[in-house]
Amino acid sequence: MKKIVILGGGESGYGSAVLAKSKGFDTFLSDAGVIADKYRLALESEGIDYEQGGHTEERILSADLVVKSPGIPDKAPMVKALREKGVPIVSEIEFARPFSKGRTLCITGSNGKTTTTTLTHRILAEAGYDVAVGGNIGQSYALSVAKDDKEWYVLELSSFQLDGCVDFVADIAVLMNITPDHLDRYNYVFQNYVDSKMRIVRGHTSANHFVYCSDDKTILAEVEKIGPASQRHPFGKCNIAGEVATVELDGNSLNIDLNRLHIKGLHNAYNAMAASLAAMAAGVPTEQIERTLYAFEGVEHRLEKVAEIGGVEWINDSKATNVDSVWYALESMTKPTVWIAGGTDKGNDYEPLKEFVGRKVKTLVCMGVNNEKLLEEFRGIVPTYNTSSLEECVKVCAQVAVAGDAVLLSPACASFDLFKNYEQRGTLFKQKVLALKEDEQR
Ligand code: UMA
Ligand code: ADP
Repeated sequence: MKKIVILGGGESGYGSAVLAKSKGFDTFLSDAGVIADKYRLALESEGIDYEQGGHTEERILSADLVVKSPGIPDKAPMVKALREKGVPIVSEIEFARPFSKGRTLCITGSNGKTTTTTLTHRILAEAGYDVAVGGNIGQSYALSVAKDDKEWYVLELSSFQLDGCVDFVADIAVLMNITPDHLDRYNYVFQNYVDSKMRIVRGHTSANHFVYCSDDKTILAEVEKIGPASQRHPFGKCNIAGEVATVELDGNSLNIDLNRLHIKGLHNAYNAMAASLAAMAAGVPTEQIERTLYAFEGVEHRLEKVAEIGGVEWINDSKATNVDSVWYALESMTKPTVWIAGGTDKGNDYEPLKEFVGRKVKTLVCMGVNNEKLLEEFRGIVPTYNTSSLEECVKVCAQVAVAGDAVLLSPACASFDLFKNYEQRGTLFKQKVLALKEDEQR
């Protein structure tokens, strides 16, 4: 019997192990750390052999195939040893594909993946498709395939997941943008990260569709270079006239009234165009796409309206953990903005934000353990405040904002200095803001 070893016992590893076992493989899961109770108990109830607290090299090196969780870097000693021995290593996505009857609509990019994936999935689901969402979001693809295989999958794919794809072909591929991110995993060479993202069109023939943003110079250069054989569906500013974005595919045309979208800003116009083109490629009628587009309220922690208090609008964009996403957040602001930024700096270059900050931001309130870099960059451009807790930060914002302003949490940084993750940062921010609102109503 073929021996499969799964490295990592999180969402990806657990799903892969369930699938491997259900397909009759000799399955063993190994985790270098502690497996969360939720996955450990589930492995036990499925009768899957596992270890935690370390990788037993001898047993792992005897595998015929290793499925590696996306969070495990190539420089991990176990991965190096496997490569030296020549044991094939694949991602969960690559492993699961042959066991599914479903077609795949795959979305990648540095920003906008979750919003576009969620919207596209909703369009297909509301059009009556037998569809699941997965990949870098929610339940793993492998678990869906094992438990309840669907006709269609809308998959958000990270560069880490694409790295481990060998024969996987995305039936419909969507590429939102490519800007520097995760460079620590790519030897700090941007082109390595670009090559990873471009794997989204690997193996494409004229039967496949490729939806991509033609305003992104990096993507355009790659498309020219590799010339994917797919049916190409570019979208960009050239599709937008006034407040209407028009997309066309195979003779069908859809006019998107940007004023009717709940999700605002140029980046969300891109997301709506990408989701629409992808859904059209999947055969969804344009009237159905329109219905879902105009009802879609966006995803939590992405330019999410929290409350209006005394004429001040409070917005949670905690997921903006890099400079590019903040650029789009500021681009979409139409009111004088009190901007909250800060956290764990990922080697940010703030230069691209300075023009917007000068024009749209009335005050910068830094929130973090060490705000020196941000303060230095923006001190000469706008008034700044230095705060080191959420409580202090919200208090300062409430003092400086006046009716007609917006307060925007769009940090440009990771959250790990003060919070567990971006979700916790956004959730606590919303709680503080809603408490302010209650105070106002008392
Ligand atoms: N581990 C080892 N050996 C090591 C290092 C880690 O065994 O050398 C173990 C850890 O102890 C841990 C497990 O590996 O128990 C974690 O694996 P993982 O980090 O791959 O996490 P999963 O829970 O399996 O989740 C992964 C994705 N995580 C990452 O890519 C970091 C999830 O994306 C994805 O939803 C899930 O697979 C399902 O396929 C999350 C993410 O943060 C949302 N993605 C990054 C992002 O969006 O920026 C790319
Ligand atoms: P991802 O899953 O790629 O991180 P999200 O949809 O979660 O993308 O959005 C992450 C951040 O980027 C949010 O702050 C959001 O407002 C911003 N954003 C969303 N779509 C885009 C886009 N197309 N281009 C740039 N930034 C975007």
